Order: sequence, then structure tokens, then C-alpha cells
Amino acid sequence: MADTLVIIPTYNERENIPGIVARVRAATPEVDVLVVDDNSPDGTGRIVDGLAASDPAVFVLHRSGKTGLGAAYGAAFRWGLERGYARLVEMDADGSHQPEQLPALLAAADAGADVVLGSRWVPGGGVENWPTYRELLSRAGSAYSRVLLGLPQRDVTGGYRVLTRHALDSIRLQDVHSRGYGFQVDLLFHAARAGLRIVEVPIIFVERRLGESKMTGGIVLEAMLRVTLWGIGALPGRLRRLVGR
Ligand SMILES: Nc1nc2c(ncn2[C@@H]2O[C@H](COP(=O)(O)OP(=O)(O)OP(=O)(O)O)[C@@H](O)[C@H]2O)c(=O)[nH]1
Ligand SMILES: [Mg+2]
Repeated sequence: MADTLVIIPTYNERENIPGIVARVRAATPEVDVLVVDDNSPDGTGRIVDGLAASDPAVFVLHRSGKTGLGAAYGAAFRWGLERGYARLVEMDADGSHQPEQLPALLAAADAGADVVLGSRWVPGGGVENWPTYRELLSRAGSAYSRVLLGLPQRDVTGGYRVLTRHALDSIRLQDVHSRGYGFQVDLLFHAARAGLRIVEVPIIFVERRLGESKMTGGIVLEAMLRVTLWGIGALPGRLRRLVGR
């Protein structure tokens, strides 16, 4: 059995999913793939059933409806941990996270990291085909979250990550409450507080060419609000550590 599971959440990604699964299998033939589909109205789930039927390394987890990225990842992490995988990877279906860069992320985990962040905002990282306002929004979101939560990492909102079994066991997933977009920040915040070794590896993030984004102003606003509340909640502990008691 493979020791690494690549998890790809999907909602209406019929144009993207066959290509991305094929690229993962080509770039890293030794890993398994789990697509977690929230009953996409466009039939993504049926397409993935076909992929799973013809490749024993491809699996699908069908969920009954769209309940957000965090909920989908929560269910997929449990699926992978129950089946004994040592490392779980988060990857979008839309091609923004290039499977060809996965070996570099896995190498960082091999070298001892508990959590590997594919990072746009470290030297060597970046974005391709992103409008300036998207880049500014993402950089601002990362900066805001870093300052409020006291996180040293440069890219805290990204969704291309490797998590070891040890990391997921330490994080206590039941405490990661965010269900929408803020999930990635929430997960990293919990990983940092659990004292895990977190390493950033540069990635080039490519804007999706097909299908529609699920990002909305409401999702971004919800994430910012949550970050603000966590930041305020964590302030007393940070101040205590600062004065050394
Ligand atoms: N299962 C599941 N997948 C989701 C859900 N929301 C988004 N996704 C998937 O999560 C991944 C990221 O979503 P995107 O819409 O690309 O969001 P994004 O990458 O933040 O935004 P863009 O940069 O505009 O593409 C994609 O593979 C989506 O299909 C959801 O509620 N359930
Ligand atoms: Mg995307």
C-alpha cells in the first residue's frame, strides 16, 4: 500500500478532475489519490467513479452536499488516517497546485517537517496569471493573519500542503471549527500551537483556466472575522509569553 494520500476536494470540477488526477499519477506514481466530492451538480462524482474503477490507486469519497472545504477535508483526513496512510496531501482540483511540484513538498516531509506549506510568498514562489487585485488580497490576508495570530510563515492561507499522521494526531481535528475558506489558516494556527515543525517550500500557483471559483466575498469576510476573533483570544497568552511568565 502507498504511504501517501493526495486529497483533492471537488465541487463542480468536471473539466479539471480527469487532468489533475492523471498529472498526480504521472508526477508521483507511488501515491494514492482520494477525491472528496460534495455531490457536485455537474456530475464530477460520476466522472471520478469512472477514474476509480480503472485505477486501483484512485479512490472517491462521496458526501451528500456542499458543506465547505473544511468539512470535506475533515472527512477525508479521517478516511486516510483510518486506512493507515503516513502522509496526507491537500491539493486543489483546478490546476492551481501543480502536481509536478509535489516531489519537492514530499522531500521536505522526508527531511523531517511535520507540516509542509506550498508557499507563494517565499523566494522562488509566486503566482501565474493572477490579476493584481487577487495577489494584493492574498498577500494582505496572509499579512493580517500572520500579525494577528503571531505566525512566522509567509503564506498562511494556501491550500497546497503535506501533513504527516503525527501532525494530524497532534492537531485534534475536532478543534478546527472553520468549515469554509478560513480552514487553512485555522489548521496552521493549530499546528503552530501544537509545536509542530512547519516548513515552507516555494510553489508557483497557477490561476485556474477552466471551471468556476468557489471563492466569494462572504467566504473571505468570514475568514477575516474569525482570524480577528482568534487573534484577540490568543492575545493574553502571547503577552504573558512576551513578559516571560
Ligand atoms: N468537496 C468540496 N470541495 C470544495 C468546496 N468548495 C471548494 N471546493 C474545492 O476546493 C478547491 C479550491 O476551491 P476554488 O474554487 O478553486 O477556490 P480557490 O482556489 O480558493 O479560488 P480560486 O483561486 O478563485 O480558484 C477546488 O478543487 C474546489 O472544487 C466544497 O464545499 N466541498
Ligand atoms: Mg482555485
